[in-house]
Amino acid sequence: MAIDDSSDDINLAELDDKELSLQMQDDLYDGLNNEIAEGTSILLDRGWHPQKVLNEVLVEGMRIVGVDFRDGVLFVPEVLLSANAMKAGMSLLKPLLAETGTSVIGKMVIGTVKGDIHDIGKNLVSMMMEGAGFEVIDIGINNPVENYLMAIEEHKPDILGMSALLTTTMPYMGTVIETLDKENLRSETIVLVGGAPLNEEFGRAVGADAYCRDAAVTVEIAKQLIEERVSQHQQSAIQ
Ligand code: B1M
Repeated sequence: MAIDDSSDDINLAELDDKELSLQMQDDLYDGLNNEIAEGTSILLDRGWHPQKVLNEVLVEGMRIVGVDFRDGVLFVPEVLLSANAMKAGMSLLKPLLAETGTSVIGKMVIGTVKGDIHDIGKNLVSMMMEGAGFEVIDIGINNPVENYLMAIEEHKPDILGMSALLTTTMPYMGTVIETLDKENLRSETIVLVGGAPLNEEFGRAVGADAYCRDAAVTVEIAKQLIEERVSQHQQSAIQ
């Protein structure tokens, strides 16, 4: 980890936007929660849209962490610190992104699949969906099929969202979808899947309604599929 002791001496508020963004990416890399929270607040006070802080500073910072994790420069404990710092920033952005005043347009249960504990992407999807007016029930990480079934029974969502970040855990999405089929729950639930190693072909192969590349795309697809469903129901009510 590139420990930058000098960040103790840096007054974040004195940096211009570009310097602050880069400094925050360094601080994310070094897992400095307080600095990420402070930097996020400064950018918001300067009038940055929360979405811009998220995409241009925090998500970009995690992308850099991911590259060094892949290349063996960073290891699990360090990446965990970065992930926690990311969450410190996200917790400030969450209420702002969710503040749309729109009425609930649909309900989604979302969780990371069994064997997988990555949750940053899933949390982002939850935040963006809430911001777009969806009610989101987040069932967390490492979910066996039983958890999805219980959540569907309890909450009766329009959408089931599944996240997987590992090539070894993504096939489990197929297991969940097959079980929904067997339990006769598949046709009444829109299934969306996402996560870095997935693609459209995989989404089709496991029988999902759609693969979602990122949180913004998830919102678009969810809205579109809900609209299609409503008009189908209206059509069948007329006939
Ligand atoms: Co992990 N990890 N990790 N890790 N980790 C990856 C995924 C990896 C690609 C790193 C690498 O080698 N470059 C690699 C997977 C390789 C592979 O399978 N091919 C990997 C590995 C190998 C591992 C371990 C096995 C390491 C080990 O122990 N030796 C281990 C596995 C643990 C487990 O799950 N059982 C492990 C552990 C960890 C940490 C715990 C240290 C930490 C997770 C902390 C946490 O999440 N709370 C971690 C992290 C942080 C990463 C990287 C660096 C970053 C992931 C992330 O948060 N990205 C990651 C490298 C990378 O992806 N670049 C890596 C930012 C996030 C915003 O993006 O999650 O892609 P993402 O989400 C996006 C979209 O994918 C999409 O929208 C999101 C927002 O736009 N999306 C959805 C995601 N889920 C969706 C669900 C939807 C819709 C869209 O539902 C509808």
